[in-house]
Amino acid sequence: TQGQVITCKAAVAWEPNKPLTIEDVQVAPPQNGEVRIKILYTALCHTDAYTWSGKDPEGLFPCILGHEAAGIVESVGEGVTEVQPGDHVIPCYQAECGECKFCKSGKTNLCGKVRAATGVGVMLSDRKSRFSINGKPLYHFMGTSTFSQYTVVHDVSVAKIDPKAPLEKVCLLGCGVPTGLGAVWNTAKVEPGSIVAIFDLGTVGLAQRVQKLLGIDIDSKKFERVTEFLNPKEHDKPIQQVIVDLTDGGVDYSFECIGNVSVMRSALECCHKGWGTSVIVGVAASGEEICTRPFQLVTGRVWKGTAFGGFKSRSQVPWLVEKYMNKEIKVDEYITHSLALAEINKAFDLMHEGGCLRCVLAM
Ligand code: NAD
Ligand code: AHE
Ligand code: ZN
Ligand code: ZN
Repeated sequence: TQGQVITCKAAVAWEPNKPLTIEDVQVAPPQNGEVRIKILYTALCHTDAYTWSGKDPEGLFPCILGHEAAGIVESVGEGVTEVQPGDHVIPCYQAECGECKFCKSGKTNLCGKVRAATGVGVMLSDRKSRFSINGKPLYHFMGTSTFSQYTVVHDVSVAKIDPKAPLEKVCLLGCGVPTGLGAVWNTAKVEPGSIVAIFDLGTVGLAQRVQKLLGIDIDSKKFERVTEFLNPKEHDKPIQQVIVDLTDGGVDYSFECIGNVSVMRSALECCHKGWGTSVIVGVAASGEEICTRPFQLVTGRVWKGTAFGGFKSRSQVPWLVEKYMNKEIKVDEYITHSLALAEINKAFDLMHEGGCLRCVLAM
């Protein structure tokens, strides 16, 4: 198939909120610096639902969503040296080129090499899409577009992993689990013994395994997974006040993993005066803004954010896969449902119904 167009099945988002349809899609061969991957498993992350909803300012339609997946390299374009056909890989929406200002800064996991192109749904070399239906182009999404049996990504966006790793499980290491773990390990650097509040017990929230954890969610089905929890719906007082009262002045760290700006405010304001740090993980809708009294920061609270948990994708995803293989991190626990690609709309319904963490689709 090298150098040939592949026709395969993909779930196409034609316009916001309109059910995805499974289509025969043409996937062009990888160009210079690109890799074509046969996707075997993809999970759904809340960010896919967010962009599909039309609330993402970078959302473009029609497109192929999906960014938490695993597969096998089918072919590579010119100049690709790091992977070859047959390699097991995880596509990475956060690239790592190793050479740009960001990569060399030692201060961030963000990479600037392909971000401008991936933000507008095209490939860097010719600013075109590799996906089409009968000649009509479809936009890429997050540089990954994994809701397709074949996808084309930039070589700086591919992590080569241990071929022994079960792809139906480690696909989760493409987004949700590393984001939760990294928010704790890399962004907040939570010390043992800290009191931590996690706003929501979805996958990203639950992945933040810490000792003293207070879970806050409105889906009571999720409470069985943690020892201490609060449901804001069961309190008259603002939830930050309930937490401050419960914890002798507030928590050491808090994490917002919902994308709700009023919850982000609660998460900051439930932090302890003088040192409490709140990390924003959730992705908020276009036009939303955060606010609080500046006095909250003047008196020592810190507001931060994280993308992919601060992990450098190509160098650290393989390491996370090894940690999973050595049973040092959990992944299986977050998979509550498994379906086929054709059932993708049902998978989105499950995400919104409660009780669901990750649904993995077999391609
Ligand atoms: P999820 O659907 O698995 O979980 C969301 C949870 O939020 C659910 O348990 C739901 O019951 C709960 N919830 C909703 N509204 C609430 C409220 N007002 N108060 C308390 N709980 C509430 O989602 P996910 O896939 O874990 O993603 C979580 C968020 O993180 C999303 O906004 C997603 O876009 C974002 N995200 C960010 C990054 C990043 O790199 N920054 C990575 C992955 C996901
Ligand atoms: N397109 C949105 C922003 C979306 C966003 O913040 N994405 C996160 C990853 S979410 C994964 O589930 C991220 O890593 N952002 C950094 C980046 O480079 O996009 C908007 O608001 O424009
Ligand atoms: Zn995600
Ligand atoms: Zn870079």
